[in-house]
Amino acid sequence: MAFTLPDLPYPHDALAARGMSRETLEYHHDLHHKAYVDNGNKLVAGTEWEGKPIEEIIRGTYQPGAVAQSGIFNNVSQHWNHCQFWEMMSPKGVGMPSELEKRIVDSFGSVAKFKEEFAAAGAAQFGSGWCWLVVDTDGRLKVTKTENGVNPLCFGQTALLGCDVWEHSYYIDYRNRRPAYLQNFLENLVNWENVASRLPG
Ligand code: MN3
Repeated sequence: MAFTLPDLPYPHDALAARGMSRETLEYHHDLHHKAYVDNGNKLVAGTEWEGKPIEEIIRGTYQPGAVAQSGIFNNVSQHWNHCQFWEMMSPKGVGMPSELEKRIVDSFGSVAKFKEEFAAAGAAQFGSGWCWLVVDTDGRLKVTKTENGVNPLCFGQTALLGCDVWEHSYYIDYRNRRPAYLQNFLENLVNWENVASRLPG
């Protein structure tokens, strides 16, 4: 089945009061995400990957250590990344469920420490990419950063939270202040219930 652009789970202006403008979501969702969907469909058509589950395509086309990933990987993984990203934010302040808080405190010492580590990873990603909170293969929670479209699926990890640090995600609202964008994301935009729902049972 072809990839399709999902609607945002909230109106385009729903996050404006929380630090992500309508204009950012119009560019980021309607144009950037749509381009990954359209290019992914074009590139996958007629290949062995056509009709395969998206996670299988991402894991199957990721080339560890490669200087540049293939067009299929880049577009399909960015489609997956953005689908998660929209769901990981909310127009309402959503508190952190206690089960998630306990796991974070167990792994990082405190919620504040975790946020510090996450924001630092996002700020330190050189060029385009993402920072993540993942469940690692040993079951521990961990903060990571990845370049371009690479995501935790490539490493057998479960993505709990991801933040897009490509310039298109913050330049309209924050210009070059990526750390301010990351801080706002953590304090005002994250849907912690969605993050908790991703913990493996
Ligand atoms: Mn993006």
